[in-house]
Amino acid sequence: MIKKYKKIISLVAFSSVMLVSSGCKKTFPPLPDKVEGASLADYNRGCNDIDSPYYDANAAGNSDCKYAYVTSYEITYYPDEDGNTTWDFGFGNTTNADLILNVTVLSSAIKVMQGAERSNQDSNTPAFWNEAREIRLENKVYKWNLDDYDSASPNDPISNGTFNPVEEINNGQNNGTITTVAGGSQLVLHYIIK
Ligand SMILES: [Ca+2]
Ligand SMILES: [Ca+2]
Repeated sequence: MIKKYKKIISLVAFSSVMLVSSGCKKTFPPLPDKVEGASLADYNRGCNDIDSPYYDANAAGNSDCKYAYVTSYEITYYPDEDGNTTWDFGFGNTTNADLILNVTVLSSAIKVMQGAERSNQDSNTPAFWNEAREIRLENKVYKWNLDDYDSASPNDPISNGTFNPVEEINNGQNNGTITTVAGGSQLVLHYIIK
């Protein structure tokens, strides 16, 4: 008789556990030792790192994160005049600007890139700076400054702008380029995701 009661009690207890567990939304997979052949990596799936365009607030871990890396910077065009005058006096044969491009992380003033001078750059011909280091883009505000290098006087500022690369990718600039236009100039970041 006692044995029979014991059996009933365990059956009731088991059913209650089943009811409770089926009523809860399962977010994480069961523990590794409960699933044959499961490894720790299986419990770190998804991407909960906000610097990744793959960010998912409900992800269990980071093993599926991929990131955007800059491969080159491009100034597609810039204003052909400094107000109503040419950028340079025309020593030799040029009045075009000598482009210097700087990109920093705004909050930390960390220098992302400092592009070498593109001398006598035509205002409507794209100028490129390749990025061999493949700089990883983060979910932060970046600032770019475009200047005309002048050897005998302080540089002439041309344009500057800000953007958040990860936000831009999430807002649709997800085909390998991030374009921003400011002060009459266009900056294009070329990137890869990996
Ligand atoms: Ca100048
Ligand atoms: Ca100059």
